[in-house]
Amino acid sequence: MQNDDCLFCKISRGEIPSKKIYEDEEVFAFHDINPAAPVHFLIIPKRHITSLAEVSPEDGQLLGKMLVLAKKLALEQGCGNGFRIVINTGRDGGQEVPHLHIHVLGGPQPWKRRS
Ligand code: D5M
Repeated sequence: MQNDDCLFCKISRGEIPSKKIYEDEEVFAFHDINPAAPVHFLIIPKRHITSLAEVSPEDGQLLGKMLVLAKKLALEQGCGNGFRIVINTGRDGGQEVPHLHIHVLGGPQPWKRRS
């Protein structure tokens, strides 16, 4: 099920433009509009799930698929030296868009590199 009023549902339906990286029947990945790293993209389920707090055991396969996809896309996007996964969850978790999404952040960050 999708939610007519949800920003990320609209993005996954192509009703709001995005810089798409990947799409299949279950998931959609696109660049974050406000990147916090040289590479910053989001992976969302097409089905409306409000947050990680709303997932059920039946969603385990979908969540696993999203994580495996995160690794694949991170490498394709140039995160071979590592990347960070963030899932903000709920108000106190800093979640602003109420549709489950995985942030993938990485790319060259020479200002952080240690010798
Ligand atoms: O993160 C929500 C993220 O969603 C935040 O990093 C900005 C991003 N965002 C918001 N609107 C858009 C559009 N239209 N395209 C791409 N990215 C977007 P949260 O974890 O909820 O704080």
